[in-house]
Amino acid sequence: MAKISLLLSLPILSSFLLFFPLSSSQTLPINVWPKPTTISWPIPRATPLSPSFKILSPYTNHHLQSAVARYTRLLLSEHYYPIVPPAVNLSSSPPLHSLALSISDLSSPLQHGVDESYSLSISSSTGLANLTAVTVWGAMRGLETFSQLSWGDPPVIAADVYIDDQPIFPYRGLLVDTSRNYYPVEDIMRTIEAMGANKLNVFHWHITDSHSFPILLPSEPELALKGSYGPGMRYTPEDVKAIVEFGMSHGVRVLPEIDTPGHTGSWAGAYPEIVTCANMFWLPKGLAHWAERLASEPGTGQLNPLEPKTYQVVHNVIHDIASLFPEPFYHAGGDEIVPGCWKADTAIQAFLANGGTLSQVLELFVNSTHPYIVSLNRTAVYWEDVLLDPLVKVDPSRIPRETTILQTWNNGPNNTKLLVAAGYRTIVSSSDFYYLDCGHGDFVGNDSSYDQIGSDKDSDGGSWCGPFKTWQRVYDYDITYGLSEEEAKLVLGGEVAMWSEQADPTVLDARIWPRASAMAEALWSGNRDQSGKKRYAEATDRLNDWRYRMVGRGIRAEPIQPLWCRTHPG
Ligand code: CP6
Repeated sequence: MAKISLLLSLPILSSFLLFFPLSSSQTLPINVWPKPTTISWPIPRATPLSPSFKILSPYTNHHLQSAVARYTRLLLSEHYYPIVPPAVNLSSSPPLHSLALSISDLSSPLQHGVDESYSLSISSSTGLANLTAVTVWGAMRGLETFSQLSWGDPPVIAADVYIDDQPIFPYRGLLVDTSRNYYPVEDIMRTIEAMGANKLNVFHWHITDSHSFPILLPSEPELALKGSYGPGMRYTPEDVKAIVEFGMSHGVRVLPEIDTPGHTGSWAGAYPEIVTCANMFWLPKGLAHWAERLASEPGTGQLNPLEPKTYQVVHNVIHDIASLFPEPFYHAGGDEIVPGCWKADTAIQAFLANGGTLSQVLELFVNSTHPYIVSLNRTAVYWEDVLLDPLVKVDPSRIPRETTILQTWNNGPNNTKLLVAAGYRTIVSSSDFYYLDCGHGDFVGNDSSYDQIGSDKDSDGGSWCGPFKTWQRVYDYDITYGLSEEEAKLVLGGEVAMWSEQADPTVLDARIWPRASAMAEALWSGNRDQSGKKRYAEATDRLNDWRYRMVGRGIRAEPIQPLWCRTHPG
C-alpha cells in the first residue's frame, strides 16, 4: 500500500517528550478511534518501543497469525506523527519489548454476536504489555487499539495505560455496491482493511443489481458472462475466496447480497425469459422514459415469480453464493419492486386480472426462496420494503422472525420502530444519515423527464440522492432513538452505504472515509461523553488525527479541516 506523504512539518521527537503539566480536571487525550469504552491513563507517560519489539502469540490460528505479523510490521514502520503531539514525558524505564496475547476461546467463528471484547495494559515499570481477549476477533480489535497508542520515529507507545473495551452494537457494517460500477479486488481489500482499523465488522457486498452481474458463479456462469461489464470486470470464485479470507484476517465478515426479485435487469442477458420488463432494459435510454425507473436504471428488470425457470436459476445462484461465502447471513435484497415492471408481463397481467395482487406475486417469490436460504443454514436479510412497502409487501408469516433480519433505508423516523415493533431484528441504514454516496448531483444527469417519473419525484427537484451527509450528521445519529428498551434490543446495529451510481475506485476512499469512521465510533462506544453530552469538540480533534493516520496507512480519506485548526488549537 502506497505511503502518502503527509506534508506535515515533522516535529522532532524530543520536542514532544517535554512534560507539559496538565491540570487534574483535564482528561488526557488518547487518540484512539473509535474511542475505547474505558481508558485509564493517569500519568501522561510514553515509553520507547524496542526495535526488536514482538507480539507474543502462542496460537496457530492463521487469521490471528496474519494479524499479528501485520501489526508487528505496522508498529515498527508506521512512524505516525500526531498533528498535536501528546504532552507526555518519556518513561525512564526500559523500552517495551513485547505484547503478550492471551485468548481463552480460539474456536469461535467470526459471525454475528461473537465476543469482540478485549483488555489491554501497558506497564512501564514492568516493561510488559498484555492483551487479553475471549476470541481471536477480540484480540484483533485490541491489536488495532495498541497500534493507535503508538507514534513517532523512533516509535514510542503510551505507557501505564489500561483499557477495557467492547462494542455497544454487534453489527457495524459498510455496504459497497459493485454493480453500478466495478471495483477491482484490491480496492475491496483496501476498504476491508480500513474497516478493520475502524473496528467495523461487516462488509455488506451488494454484488449484483440491474446494471451489471459481476460475479462468476460455477453453476450459472452465463449470468456474469452476459451480464458483467466485461471480461476484466468479473469476480471469480478465487477472487471471492481471497476477499473472504482477507476479511477474516481483519475481523471483517463478508455478507453477500444478490438483490432479488427487483434490481435484476442484468440477469436478462443470460435469461431474458425470467426477467420482466427486460425489453425496457435493452431499450435505448430515450425510449424508456415512460417506464418507472429507480436508481438511474435503463428499466429495473425484475425476476418473474410466475415463471418456473426463475426458481431454477435463483436456487443455483443462492446455492453457489452459500458455498462461496461462509457468512451465516444471506442478503436477498427485496427492495424497490416497481409495479409497472411486473405489470408489463402478460402472465402477471392475467394473474392480476384473476384477482391476484402484486403482494401475492412477491409472496410467491419469497415462499420459494426464503425456505431455500434457511435450508442452507442461513439467516435471510431483506430490505425493509418486504414489510413496509405500501404496495408490494409480504405477509409477516412468510418471513419468520427467527430466520429473518430486516434492514431499513427509506427513512421515515418510524421505520426502525415499525420493524422492531413487528418483532424483527433490524439493521439501521437510514439514507438520511447513513448514505455516503449521495449529494454530488442527480443520478440521471440532465434527464429532463426525470421529475415526471412519478414515484421518483423528489421535493428537491430531482436530486433525490442528496444532500451530502457530513461526518457530524453520521456521528450524531442515535439509531435506537424513540425505541423502548425491549425494541432497542432488536436493533443489531447500523450500516453506512456506498451506492455506486456516482462512485467508482477514483473516489471510493474519500467518499467513505472518514464519515464511516463517525458511525464506527457511534456504534462501538457511543457519541456521548460520560456526562451524557455529545462529544463533538473532542471527537473532532481525534477524528482529524485519525484521518491523517489513515492517510498515512494508504487510505485516501478526505480532510475534515484545514491543518491550521490543529496548529492553532483552542
Ligand atoms: N439500489 C438498490 C439503490 C438503492 C436501493 N437499492 C438506493 C435508493 C435510494 C437512495 C440510494 C440508494 N441505488 N438496489 C435502496 C435500498 Cl437515496
